[in-house]
Amino acid sequence: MGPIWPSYFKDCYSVVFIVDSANTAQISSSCIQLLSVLSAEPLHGVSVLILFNKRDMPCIMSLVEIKSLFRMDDIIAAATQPITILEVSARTGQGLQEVLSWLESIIVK
Ligand SMILES: Nc1nc2c(ncn2[C@@H]2O[C@H](COP(=O)(O)OP(=O)(O)O)[C@@H](O)[C@H]2O)c(=O)[nH]1
Ligand SMILES: [Mg+2]
Repeated sequence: MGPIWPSYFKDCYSVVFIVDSANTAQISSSCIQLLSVLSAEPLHGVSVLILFNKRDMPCIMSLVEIKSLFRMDDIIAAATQPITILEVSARTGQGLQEVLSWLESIIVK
């Protein structure tokens, strides 16, 4: 669905970007998608939450390894947006509380 995302950008006041961290074959394309989202003019300055999902699955890379593949430190340094990163599992509920806290924090702003 990536090619049609830009149609929605002008109505966004925040972005939740979910990465399937069990799908290592798609990590690099996911990174490119993230860079195109972060560089889109209508999304400058909006709060961004990046979720590394499926952390319950076996044989996945550590968050440190994935962040290093994404060059996350460079992305955060160059971004115009405040970026929060969380590890989650939609299956076990890992990280859900932190996601809700993030939502609450951006609604209050
Ligand atoms: N183990 C596990 N499975 C998940 C998780 N999130 C989604 N899935 C499962 O992954 C499968 C594909 O869904 P997903 O990759 O999330 O969505 P899609 O790629 O957009 O279709 C479905 O069977 C989901 O139930 C998760 O955190 N852990
Ligand atoms: Mg998937």
